[in-house]
Amino acid sequence: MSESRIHNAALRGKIMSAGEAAALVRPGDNIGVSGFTGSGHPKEVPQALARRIEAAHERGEDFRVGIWTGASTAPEMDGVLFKVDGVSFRTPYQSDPNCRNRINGGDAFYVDEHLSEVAQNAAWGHYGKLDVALIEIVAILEDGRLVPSTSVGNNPMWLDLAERVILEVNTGLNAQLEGMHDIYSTGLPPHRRPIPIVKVDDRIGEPYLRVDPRKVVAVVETDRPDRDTQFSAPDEKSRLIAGHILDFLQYEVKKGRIPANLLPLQSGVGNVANAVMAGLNEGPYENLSAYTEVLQDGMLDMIRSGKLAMASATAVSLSKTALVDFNVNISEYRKRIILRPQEVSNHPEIVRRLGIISMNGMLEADIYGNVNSTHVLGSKMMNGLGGSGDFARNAYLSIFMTPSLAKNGALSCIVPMVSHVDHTEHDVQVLVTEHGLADLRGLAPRQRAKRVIEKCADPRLRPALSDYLARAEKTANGQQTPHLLGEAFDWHLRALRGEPM
Ligand code: 0RQ
Repeated sequence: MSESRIHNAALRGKIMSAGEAAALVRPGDNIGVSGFTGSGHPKEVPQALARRIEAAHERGEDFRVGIWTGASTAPEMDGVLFKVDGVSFRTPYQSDPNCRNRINGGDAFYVDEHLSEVAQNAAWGHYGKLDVALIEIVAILEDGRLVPSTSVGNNPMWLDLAERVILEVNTGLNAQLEGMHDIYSTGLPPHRRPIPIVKVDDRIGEPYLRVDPRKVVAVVETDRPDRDTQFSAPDEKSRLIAGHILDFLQYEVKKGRIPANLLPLQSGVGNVANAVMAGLNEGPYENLSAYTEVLQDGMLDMIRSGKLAMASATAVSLSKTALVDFNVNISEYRKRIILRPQEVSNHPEIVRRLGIISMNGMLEADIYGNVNSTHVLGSKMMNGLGGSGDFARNAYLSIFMTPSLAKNGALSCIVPMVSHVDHTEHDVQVLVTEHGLADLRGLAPRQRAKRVIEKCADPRLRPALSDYLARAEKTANGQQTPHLLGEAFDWHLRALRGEPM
């Protein structure tokens, strides 16, 4: 299998087992790892490294590493390393249960950053020095250029910054991914280059990653698949949320505020996001486009049906069934999908220029429209900010959505004051729950509060929220954003005590 995918003679000489490659990692190293939402992560070396770390811990030795990724990975990456308590520092977005438990258990520090900013923060040294880049690719060309895998993420920066490079060549992934990528570097201030993307389908770079071959210390082969990102059929609430968004977009088209083929779409991950895509796929649209970070099953369906003409992302994260179709029809998909570094896929410059419609999930919103995407009851990390902030602040339309209640009705997702703020009221234009959609554009805080309560809150909780607002307005005597600070978190406190809303 090595003959067919590793065409560079010097790098062929560096082929070794995952165990041998893992032995080149030192305790305390920072490792820049490929991977974005379960795709394009290394499959072999992290497992070998986890075994090595576990053995070191059994001998009473201290062995932990720092892990910098693109976004979330999979059980055979974050999962195994966090399980053996092998990680002292992690950035950015994660969603693995072992990783989450270590972060919330105080075993690992987690820096939750805007995905577009991670590469430049690393270049400026904010996370320390990058010792190792561990990158999955699908092939090495004769001249040493690398064919990227199913995600690009921060790989160009990791390859650039790292002192040593370990490559995992995955022969299980389709070699015809070659040509789907568009790698472009902005450079750093004060000489940063503009990103000349003016249409979703603009290609501005080259389809390959580059690495200084002298830095490559190991090449490991694998044929393991990406994570199977499963989707259940949209539930009733997801369908209702999607319905409100679709009606709203249709109304905006009728008003002439957006074109008939909408504006480029960004969609977060998860079932609600897929329900919206399913709705758009059945709607009266043609020639849609997406400028997003992750391309999931819903968007693939839309490309297949011809509704989605072009999609730009940094990763393709698919279910097993969708992956079969993707592989069979990859030469067609390559005409409709461009994978870019996350610095570019999530760049504020492009999000603002293209005028994106951004749709993301949230944990809770407050009556004024501040949004918490990350912290359960103010303290416990769920996944992370991901790219939601990159898009929400700069989008033409920023939409946040959630069911109105969580945990079987024990928690309201519309509260007087959010327990953590990821997106301020200034970045949130539309809130949606299964009960309705609150268009907050052009409204002042007290007007926003009335609309959020009336459109989005669970009907049984509306009187309590309205009462809070009325008493706050009276006490604050007409201030800009009335609050009763003594009771703003009462809803969270009741939930913490296990009391009903
Ligand atoms: O927890 O499974 O333990 O019960 O949060 O909630 O309703 O299944 O929603 O899967 O769409 O995720 C914000 C987490 C929503 C996601 C979040 C609990 C709830 C459940 C999940 P359980 P749902 P979703 C693109 C953009 C930030 C990153 C982002 C997210 C779990 O959308 O991570 O947008 N967003 N990136 O029970 C306490 C509340 C809660 C709550 C829900 N108010 N309080 N717990 N839950 N509401 C992707 C990338 O950037 C890579």
